[in-house]
Amino acid sequence: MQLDFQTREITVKLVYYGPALSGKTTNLQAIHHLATPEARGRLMTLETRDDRTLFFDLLPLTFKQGSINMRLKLFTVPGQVMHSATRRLVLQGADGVAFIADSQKAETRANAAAFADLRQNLADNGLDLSTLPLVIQFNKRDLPDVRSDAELEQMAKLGKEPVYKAIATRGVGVAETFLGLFDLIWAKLEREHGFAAKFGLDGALMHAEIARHLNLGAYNSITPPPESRR
Ligand SMILES: Nc1nc2c(ncn2[C@@H]2O[C@H](COP(=O)(O)OP(=O)(O)OP(=O)(O)O)[C@@H](O)[C@H]2O)c(=O)[nH]1
Ligand SMILES: [Mg+2]
Repeated sequence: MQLDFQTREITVKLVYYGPALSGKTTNLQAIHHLATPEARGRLMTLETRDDRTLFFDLLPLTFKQGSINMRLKLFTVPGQVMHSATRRLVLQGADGVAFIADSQKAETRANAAAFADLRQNLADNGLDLSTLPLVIQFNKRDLPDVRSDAELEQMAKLGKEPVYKAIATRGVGVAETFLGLFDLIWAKLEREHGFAAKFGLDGALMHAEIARHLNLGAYNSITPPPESRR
């Protein structure tokens, strides 16, 4: 987190982590598509031809409350196993992580390996999974042979992290995941820095502001999903 008192700007870093092809880049594309023009910055993606992130993607979002600007920088890591050093670099200074898992049963081991890799890369950055705001998204719910809803519910019950279901290509569950992570980050910043008193900020108001700018619930039959606009 960065505080700039002169410009009255708070900058927070969110990292989308997970195995290769789980839909991290697609989550950012969907948020970019959902966000109002005032809130969204330019989406920067660095990809190879086959859709795979080589370095990272970055989407900056800005939300206002009174005279305070809240800047949220969303990064993705490249999921392919060989890019571990890049993932470690992107994780530096992260305020929170959205772990994007692939719901397909065949990807269960890849999810677990990516989670172990997250734990290691966090430790290498002096960050700790037990104190870092973390949400988990099970993406690709539209595909056959995915882990069941009951299984995910059980997992959510056993773990402390919020679990979201998503179809990122249709923008389903994407804003919810993002807002869930924002809430956890906000609660931690509030605990550690006393935001409310210091800046006269209200987390519930900021949450509502973000929800409004992401048109939460705006996807419907007349709104084209992001893949058709690529
Ligand atoms: N069916 C389906 N396909 C999806 C969904 N989300 C993403 N995809 C597809 O999965 C492929 C990989 O998505 P990306 O967002 O590029 O995956 P990534 O996690 O960024 O991959 P890396 O950059 O290699 O780590 C693309 O072809 C997406 O269109 C989903 O919810 N359902
Ligand atoms: Mg990617």
